[in-house]
Amino acid sequence: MSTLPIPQDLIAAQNAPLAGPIGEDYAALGRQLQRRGTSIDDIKARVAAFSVAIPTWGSGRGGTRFARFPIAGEPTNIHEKLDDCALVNQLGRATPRVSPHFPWDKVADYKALREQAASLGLGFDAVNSNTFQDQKNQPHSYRNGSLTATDAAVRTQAIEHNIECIEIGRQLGSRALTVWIGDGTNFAGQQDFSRSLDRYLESTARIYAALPDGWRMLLEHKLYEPAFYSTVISDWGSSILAAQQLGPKAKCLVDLGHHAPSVNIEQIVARLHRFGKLGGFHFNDSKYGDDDLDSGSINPHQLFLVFNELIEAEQNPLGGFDPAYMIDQSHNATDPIESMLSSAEAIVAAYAKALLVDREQLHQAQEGNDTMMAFQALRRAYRTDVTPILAAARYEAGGAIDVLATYRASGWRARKAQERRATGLGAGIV
Ligand code: RM4
Ligand code: MN
Ligand code: MN
Repeated sequence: MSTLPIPQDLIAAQNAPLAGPIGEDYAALGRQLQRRGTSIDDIKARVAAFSVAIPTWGSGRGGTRFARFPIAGEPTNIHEKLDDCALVNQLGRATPRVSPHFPWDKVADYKALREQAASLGLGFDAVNSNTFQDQKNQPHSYRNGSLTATDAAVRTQAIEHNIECIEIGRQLGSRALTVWIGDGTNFAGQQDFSRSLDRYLESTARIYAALPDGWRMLLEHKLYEPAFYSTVISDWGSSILAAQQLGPKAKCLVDLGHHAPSVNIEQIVARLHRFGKLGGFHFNDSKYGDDDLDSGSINPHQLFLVFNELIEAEQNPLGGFDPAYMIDQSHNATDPIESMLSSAEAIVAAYAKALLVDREQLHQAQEGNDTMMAFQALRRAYRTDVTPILAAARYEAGGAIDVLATYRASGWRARKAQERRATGLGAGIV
């Protein structure tokens, strides 16, 4: 039986005064798109079918390395995190899967957890391992690295943790393991670049060997942090070489915040896809680095350009295109539920705009070296306000036309502040 977090009646009551106006906006936009030869209903159907996973750790307030400022009513465990994620999906209808992180989300009974999620209308996406922190009662420390540590016992512990994550994921119905390691160095000469990569390849091969059929292993690269001189899997080059060596189940995962500020990430998307190695995406936004800010809050145009490449990839699948889309954010200054609602909306909007690109015009202009018209094909799509398409898709799926207003009207956070215990370093990442 489904037990959605808030009454559907409340959503219906909030939608009632908005349904007429949004219908008018939808009709007007439909006429505009018709003139461009595009059916708005087709776009709406694609939008309705699109989804992005949300991270369990995104439901708590994050922090910086200086401080974390909790809010009352934050989730304190995976069960409460699922409730919050379910509410995000109930209102926004674009985030039906959650991505758990272990050991943060460990429980005794995963069958029960899967059932709880299902009753809330949620499934599980990629499972994430954590060998960037030491856990209580763990025999070996990751202070000198995990999968790439020089000490074989440390590597074995990290490998076993990843294999345990696969096992948990199997019970949860997940089909992918995301591996991001914090391994790297802070000083020139600290480690041998080649030998640490050799150890990475050896360790990941042992994890790879434990992948069940139909599973994928997503390798996530990151330029810096927590290591500041070098990281072992620093860029898409290291990532794709490792994925190619590991085998067909290994793919690369692009986190938008894991590159130097001026790197052309949309081009990386195209490159990875060209070699069949684009496995997943972590959406967020940033100004400086791995800021984990809300998707589309700083550079929505980049998000659009990324989706433009993703649509190109989808239309030219080269034998396969099935990336795992996920939000990976840390909400330090907002209510995490509001950030996830607003981020999911920004991501879906970028997707919808990319669908509006006149690909024939774009490709013709590209072939004819008509630079301005190629750019205009993108610009015309980008400046289209797709809000009515998103709102109509949500409304028809039982979601809220105005997700933030409906969330606030639900009084959810204040209620949870009464029910949930106060967090110290609770659910978010610091
Ligand atoms: C890392 C990376 C991983 C995420 C952790 C919490 O920077 O983005 O995907 O699991 O943060
Ligand atoms: Mn990430
Ligand atoms: Mn990150």
